[in-house]
Amino acid sequence: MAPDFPERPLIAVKFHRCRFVRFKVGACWTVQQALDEHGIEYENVIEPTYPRGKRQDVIEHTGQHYLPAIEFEDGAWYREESKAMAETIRAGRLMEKASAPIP
Ligand SMILES: N[C@@H](CCC(=O)N[C@@H](CS)C(=O)NCC(=O)O)C(=O)O
Repeated sequence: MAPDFPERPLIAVKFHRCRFVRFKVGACWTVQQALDEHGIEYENVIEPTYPRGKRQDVIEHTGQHYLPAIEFEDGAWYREESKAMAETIRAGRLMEKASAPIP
């Protein structure tokens, strides 16, 4: 169940997304909407459109090239299908994804 108050991140969040910030469609918009609704502040990181191989940071940390992806200050990254990401955010569970894996 979603909490009654917006989720306030304890650590900073970077939102790696496509460049179509103004278009209210697509996977990045789906997740952005959930972040905004939930009052989560984030820094937009616009990833290159083509070639996809240029998204080196995304590929390195998520193992694939699709967007969006969320990077936490502690070094953890979170990427799932956008609908699942939006559900996680709306459930108030985003910060559970923030614990960086033990190297
Ligand atoms: N089914 C995926 C689609 C993700 C997706 O297509 N994201 C777009 C950005 S909104 C993207 O990465 N486009 C560039 C590409 O296809 O390489 C999801 O919902 O997360």
